[in-house]
Amino acid sequence: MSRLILVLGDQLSPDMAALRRHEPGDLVVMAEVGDEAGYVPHHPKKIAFLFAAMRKFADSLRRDGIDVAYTRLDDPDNAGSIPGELLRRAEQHGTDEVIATEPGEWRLIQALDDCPLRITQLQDDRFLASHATFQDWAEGRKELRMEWFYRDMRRKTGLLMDGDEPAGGQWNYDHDNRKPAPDAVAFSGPMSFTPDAEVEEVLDLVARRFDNNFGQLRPFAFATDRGQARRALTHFITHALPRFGDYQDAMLAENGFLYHAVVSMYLNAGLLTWQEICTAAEEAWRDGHAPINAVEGFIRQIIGWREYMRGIYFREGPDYTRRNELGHSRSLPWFYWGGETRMRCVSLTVAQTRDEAYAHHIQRLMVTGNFALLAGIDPYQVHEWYLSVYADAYEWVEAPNVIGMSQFADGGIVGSKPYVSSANYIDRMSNYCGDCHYSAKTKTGEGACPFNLLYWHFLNRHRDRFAQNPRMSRIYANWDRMDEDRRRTILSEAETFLNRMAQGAVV
Ligand code: FAD
Ligand code: DLZ
Ligand code: SF4
Repeated sequence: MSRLILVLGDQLSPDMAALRRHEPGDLVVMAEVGDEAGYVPHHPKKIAFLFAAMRKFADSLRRDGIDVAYTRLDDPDNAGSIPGELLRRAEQHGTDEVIATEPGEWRLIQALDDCPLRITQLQDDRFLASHATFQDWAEGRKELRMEWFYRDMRRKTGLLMDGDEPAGGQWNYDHDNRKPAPDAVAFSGPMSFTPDAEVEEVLDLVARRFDNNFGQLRPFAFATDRGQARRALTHFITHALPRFGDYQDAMLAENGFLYHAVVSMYLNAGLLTWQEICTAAEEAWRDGHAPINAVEGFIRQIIGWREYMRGIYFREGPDYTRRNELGHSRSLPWFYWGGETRMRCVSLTVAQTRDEAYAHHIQRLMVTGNFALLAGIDPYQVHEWYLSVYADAYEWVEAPNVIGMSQFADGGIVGSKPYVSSANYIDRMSNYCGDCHYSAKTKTGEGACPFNLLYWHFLNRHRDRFAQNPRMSRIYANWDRMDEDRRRTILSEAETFLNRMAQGAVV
């Protein structure tokens, strides 16, 4: 009997596990639905990117002779949810059997489990580490250190390996990758694509339906099919990869992309594969086009961090996003949604996020993430924000980055210590502080940077948890050496700041 083959918006690869099972008579089901577009207020660029890429992917399947039932968001019969669409198409097609590839969010895995059709959820094998591979690796380990996992993935793939040894003699070149912000960037930014008629139609739909969501829809310049995504990748490898490593952690007010690849949205939606990205990067090194620190650093993000994060998400289970080990409960300030703030680093990162649906790793971790952690914001609200505003965000990758790496809400599974810093780090790695209302160098009193106040406030309120951490004991020793009056002033100014923020004052 013929079956339905489900393809979700982030499963746009011709060799998805479910599509490989396709047989003549089967019907591929794809649907733009209110539930997926609305479970968080996604950035309009993210919705437009996915809808346009879904429509083009459906066209390409049809060109290959595959039957596709595609539902547009404004189709009058649209059932509004993925299970609803499956039920509707099952009835039309006279079947109750569905082949799906496991979704990247527990929410949707459970919705498919609860759907009264016979649904098989196949493993998503677009990843290097299957659930079983990650479980085997994690089993019995006291600490799930990404670095050890990454080395196994290097050995498994042979990427940047010379026999059994790491190419160049070292596994990790991160010590070369921490240069502060350059004065100017010699890269024009990611490749941009002029919307064609099909993309324009989607942009009109999104403008009509998601007008109130945070984020700038136009100009829209993302790739929306595999060919374009390949060109964006080549553009990065040719023009930016050689300096990716050096300036990986740097931030510039005038340039939010620096030498970053800006391919995560394409990779996560299935327009690119990790294999082709990593092979292209390795070739650039072997051809002498890019240095080893850049290429190793880049490949580590993909076969290391990306795979590791996915492993953690699925290992930890559906309650992961609700973890709150530090008991943080403040509301996410309005300035994350575009309200005014005098903190230039936050204001610039949020403005870039609004305009591009993109911010690079250090902006996410050390600006918006760092502030939320220092200020004690409820991690679930922080998670929902990140899941909404970035074009590459799906829970399997976003939640371990936010709940784990950034907010320490998982109690230290992803990171052995919290990623917190005072203004010093942002001042060193960016040119944000120069024109800020606050002064990075001022620790208390008039103009003191809130990061400086909140840094000690955070450490002081979580002393019981962190003082014994060998990587943090020096920091506590510094705090203890401070004069008592000074400590009292810092804590009281931090409290005043938090109270003003909670009352909606412009801070
Ligand atoms: P580059 O800096 O050029 O890196 C190359 C690739 O490596 C990326 O495309 C991405 O696929 C991968 N990568 C790098 N770092 C990570 C990481 N920590 N975890 C997983 N993959 C990584 N990444 C997402 O794909 N989706 C998210 O929702 C997401 N949320 C994040 C939230 C926070 C708080 C933090 C700190 C990081 C988050 N990241 C997320 C990781 C990282 O910030 C983005 O992958 C990266 O900024 C994407 O931009 P790029 O393609 O220019 O990456
Ligand atoms: C993110 C998203 C959005 C905005 N819309 C759709 C949609 O209408 N149809 C669809 O199939 N997928 C969409 N997606 C992607 C899904 O939310 C994603 O597949 C799950 O969150 C699992 O990763
Ligand atoms: Fe951010 Fe403080 Fe620097 Fe201003 S001074 S940009 S608030 S770190």
